[in-house]
Amino acid sequence: NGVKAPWFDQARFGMFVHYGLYSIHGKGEWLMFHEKIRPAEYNQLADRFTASSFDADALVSLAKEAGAGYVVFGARHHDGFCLWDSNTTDFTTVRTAAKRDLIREYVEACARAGLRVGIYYSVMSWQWPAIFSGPLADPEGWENMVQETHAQVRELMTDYGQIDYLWYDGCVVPGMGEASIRSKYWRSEELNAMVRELQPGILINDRAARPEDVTTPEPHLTPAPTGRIWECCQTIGQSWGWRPNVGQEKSAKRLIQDLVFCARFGGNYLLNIGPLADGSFRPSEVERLEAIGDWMRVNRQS
Ligand code: FUL
Repeated sequence: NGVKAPWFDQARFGMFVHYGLYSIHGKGEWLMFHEKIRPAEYNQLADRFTASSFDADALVSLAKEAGAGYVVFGARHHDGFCLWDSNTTDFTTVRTAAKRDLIREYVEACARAGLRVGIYYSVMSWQWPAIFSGPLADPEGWENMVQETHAQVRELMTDYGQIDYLWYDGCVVPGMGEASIRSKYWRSEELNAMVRELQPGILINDRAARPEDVTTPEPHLTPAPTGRIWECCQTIGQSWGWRPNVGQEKSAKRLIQDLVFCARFGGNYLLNIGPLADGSFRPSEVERLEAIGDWMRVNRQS
């Protein structure tokens, strides 16, 4: 465990960030899907997403002060909105209202703070009708979607210096649950071979339908089989993207217990925050991260 990337084993604690167009409505990151909003309508949110208070240094310092050794920041969630300067689409923070490459800002802030860089990337995107109809009904649409995913991962692995951790998610094929089949339709093996060529030291999680390096159980805290590097991810409130959650947030005590549980069984704990639409943080989340930081300063064993 951890032989491959000692930094991951030493960290024990990381901060996850879900931030995007869905942060505007405060109904969680599955908004587009749950409310069946078509891309033409949903994508208009990009005109309002200015990220005016987004400060990557503040984000990274929040993580560092809480005792996290790394951050995992979402470059694209299932809605397909890209928070970096992608050449594959205009649906990016650079070509819409924010006019900024948030991934570049994030990566540079991590370098300044000495934190490891993780990128969350959703393999699927609801922008493509093929993700609902499937590869058999729409082979051409499916192929275009897969090509976009491969091209975007290539950009992220090429244009931003060293990336320490690639956190895939959403490697879905409608009606086909088996990992070997999903991996085939997304060409995950080829995708990961490319990633490892571009980023030789990278850790890759298990959510592109192949085991790779890190097992990521969710939502329960479940230690992985011996020999596997593992990490549990959790939210503070009820969803990953911002939602008010009044009175439903886990207490700092509970979060620290969960962190200790993971560490006790040799795993990492990845705790999520969901910033508000302008990029600022919720006081209730900041308070909890500060409490974890206080605890870490006293109790962490180096
Ligand atoms: C899940 C996603 O569907 C959630 O929105 C969130 O990103 C979580 C970390 O992974 O699979």
